[in-house]
Amino acid sequence: MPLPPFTPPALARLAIEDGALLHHERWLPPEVASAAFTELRAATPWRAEQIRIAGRLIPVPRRTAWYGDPGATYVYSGLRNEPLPWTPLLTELRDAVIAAAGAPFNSVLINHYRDGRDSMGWHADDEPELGRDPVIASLSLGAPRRFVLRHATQRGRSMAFLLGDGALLVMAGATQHHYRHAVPKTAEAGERINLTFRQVLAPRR
Ligand SMILES: O=C(O)CCC(=O)C(=O)O
Ligand SMILES: [Mn+2]
Repeated sequence: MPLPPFTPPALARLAIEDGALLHHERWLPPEVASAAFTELRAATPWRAEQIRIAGRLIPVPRRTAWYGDPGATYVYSGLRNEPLPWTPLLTELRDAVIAAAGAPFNSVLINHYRDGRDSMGWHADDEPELGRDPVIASLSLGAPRRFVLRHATQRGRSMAFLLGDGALLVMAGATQHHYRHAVPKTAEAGERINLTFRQVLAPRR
């Protein structure tokens, strides 16, 4: 089903040390966010991944899917992700996010957090195939979750966002060099889907 028509608002630029953030709390209108959530939840071929940590296979605490241009292969935590082809819905969201962020994206990682036990540990999106200063655009749908950014050496530069339905947060510049980010576990949380649009530069073989 096509999304209702929408004209997204401009993002606010947040001045942070050692990086750059662009943000809008309600970038997608509620009816668009809700239509996208419903379709993605039902139609995405979700994967329950396992990652190897210190020789042990650990289930990833969320469900995932990877879409992109042919060849936009992405490897993280030892998992190799061949992209699924763009759907009409993801193409529409991608093009709107490209216009808002002013940067190209050839792939998207989709995460489904079923409840507060699903989470994402501390990491930076600094895989070599994303290049030197990657622009990562994160679109949130569904229940709000706390998203935290921690400066690698200066604790005072840490910050948190409550990313709710339709929020867009773009991390750019040197952000991935100097900050780590996470979606911590929490006692009470509803279902959430997050899409991180990325530009894979040099596909790994
Ligand atoms: O769910 C989020 O808000 C963050 C997801 C994330 O950091 C990632 O996919 O790399
Ligand atoms: Mn990330």
